[in-house]
Amino acid sequence: FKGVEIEQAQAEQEDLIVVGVSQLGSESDWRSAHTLSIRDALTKDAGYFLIWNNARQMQENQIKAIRGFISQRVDYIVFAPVVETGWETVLREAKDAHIPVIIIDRMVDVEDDSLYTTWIGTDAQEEGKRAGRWLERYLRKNGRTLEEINIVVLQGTIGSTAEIGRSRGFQNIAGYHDNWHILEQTTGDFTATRGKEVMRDMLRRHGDIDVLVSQNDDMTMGAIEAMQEAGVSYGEYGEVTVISFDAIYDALLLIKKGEINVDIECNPVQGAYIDNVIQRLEKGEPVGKSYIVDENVFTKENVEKFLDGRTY
Ligand code: GYE
Repeated sequence: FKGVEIEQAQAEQEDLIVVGVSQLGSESDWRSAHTLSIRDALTKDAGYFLIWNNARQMQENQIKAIRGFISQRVDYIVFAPVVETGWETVLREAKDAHIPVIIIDRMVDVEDDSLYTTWIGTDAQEEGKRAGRWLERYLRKNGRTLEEINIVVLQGTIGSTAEIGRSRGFQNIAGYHDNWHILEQTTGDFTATRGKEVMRDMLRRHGDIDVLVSQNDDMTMGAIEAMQEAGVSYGEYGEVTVISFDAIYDALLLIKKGEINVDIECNPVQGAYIDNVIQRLEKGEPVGKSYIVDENVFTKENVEKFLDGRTY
């Protein structure tokens, strides 16, 4: 840590704002885009000195990183929590040290919301509902409203906001349809490798899957490989309808090819919001308690016009 301390001392002299960032991991393409967006916004030119920590999807690493930021006396802590629970103690330590905490991407579940300053993220429950509503419309259009529909769900990291919200939102809509059967929900931890393994097992266990709901594109890519290897057809012309989340560039290409039926966007471009919040706090201006970024739904009908100029 010595090197960082010397640099940090220099940064303070140069009047840079010192920000400790605890990124939860590098599990997905979405995460890479999220990281890039933060790094692009909080540059030295913009007046920031970043201390970056990648927690590799482990809460204990995040807690350790945040404690480190507190003892280094950073000006702000920015962190994307891997799961929702278990943050009270460390957030209280930050509060006692008078260091503002900006939570990004996923949310924390704490009773006392004065433990953080602001949250910038996406509405995961709404994303889940959008998936369900799309399926309702799709089945109606294809005259399948009364058919028995077998669904499997590849879930993200259990206990993360993205998993909780997307699961609940989709289940909420599924609850209105007695003929929708969620055969299984299993986590693939938001990675392509696990997504592939879990899908391979689900295909072995269930012979008649109509719909795959995969809570991020990386797992979807893995699941697609598993379906190809098992000789199961999927997508627009296949047996298994594919619903995915995130809408990264490579997934949009698969929509165009008809391999993914629909992708519910989750917007990783949050860097400018963080910069904005910090700048307001620096001037002593009030900030909102939460900021929700805009999101879209992509299908073959509209994907073309978004492909150009897409940055992630
Ligand atoms: O959907 C997934 C990533 O928390 C919204 O985390 C984020 C999710 C995103 O690993 O790809």
